[in-house]
Amino acid sequence: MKTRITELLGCEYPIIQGGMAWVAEHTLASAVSNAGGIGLIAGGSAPIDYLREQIRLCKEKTNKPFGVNIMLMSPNADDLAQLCIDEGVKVITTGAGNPGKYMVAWKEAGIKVMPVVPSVALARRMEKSGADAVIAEGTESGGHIGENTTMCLVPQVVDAVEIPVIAAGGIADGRGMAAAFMLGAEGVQIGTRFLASEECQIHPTFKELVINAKDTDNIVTGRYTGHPCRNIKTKFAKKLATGEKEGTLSPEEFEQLTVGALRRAVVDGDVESGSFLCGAISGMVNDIKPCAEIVREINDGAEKLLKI
Ligand code: TUI
Repeated sequence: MKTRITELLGCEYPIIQGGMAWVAEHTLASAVSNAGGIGLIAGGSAPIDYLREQIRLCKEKTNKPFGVNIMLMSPNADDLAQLCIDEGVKVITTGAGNPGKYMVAWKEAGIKVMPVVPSVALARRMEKSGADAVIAEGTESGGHIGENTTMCLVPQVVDAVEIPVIAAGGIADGRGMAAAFMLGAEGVQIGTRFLASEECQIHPTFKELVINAKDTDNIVTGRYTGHPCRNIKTKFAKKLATGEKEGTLSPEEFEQLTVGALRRAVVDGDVESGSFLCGAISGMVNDIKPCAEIVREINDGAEKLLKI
């Protein structure tokens, strides 16, 4: 499937792996890139040395293009932004903020920049500041989310900007990709489906939770802190949600409980105090497969439906 996104990024399929903090490391990213999509390494809140090493390891595992996600709430965002320039990263996606202050330097370095946007207003601003594409991410996504749904957000962003739009949130198979294309998207970003991939390095307990999740097994917590996050509905997530709803946890106490919670989920598989960030589509993800199979099935499924 050829679109302005495959042309822009020099990849075979317009399928971008989500830049999931703590999850998206070089093994996953290189597997997705080798499969013909675009793999991403997540900067998250990592130190600069970690990201440098991951970029170098990824280059050893693939000659195909791959990218880095800069999580803009990270205290290290400035350093990670510069590191991408220094290491010759070709593609950057951003999340959880406005990357405006980095755009000139990234564009001067020849980097393709694709900010994640939860609204039409930010999509317009990003186009004006030189973004090559935007990723319109609906509230179905895992992790830190906006309010609008993929179905509503994507066509509105498509109408508002000239640059290509990548749809994200709730897409995990060919049907979802075809639907996104019918809304005007020219690529998809997929996170949750890749959690249940062979190459994904998360704790086995995390993968089990994803493949066993039903449609109703995810929950959004932390709206009152200003950082709403979609998670798998574990006992811990339910405790946070109840504390938030009933006022028995102050926003400060909530933040305290969730410091380091993503690491505890991804690295330790700790269901007692870990936050298993995951999209609303997890109910449809029922098996663990190699990334190459996932990418091919999604793309071929979409092509068939779109009769390309
Ligand atoms: O960034 C994500 N998903 C994430 S980041 C993350 S790590 C984290 N840890 C603690 C607190 C918060 C995050 C886990 N999941 N997705 C992309 C995304 N970006 N979703 C929403 C946004 C967003 C929100 C506001 C992008 C821009 C924005 O703009 C604000 C502004 O300045 O205009």
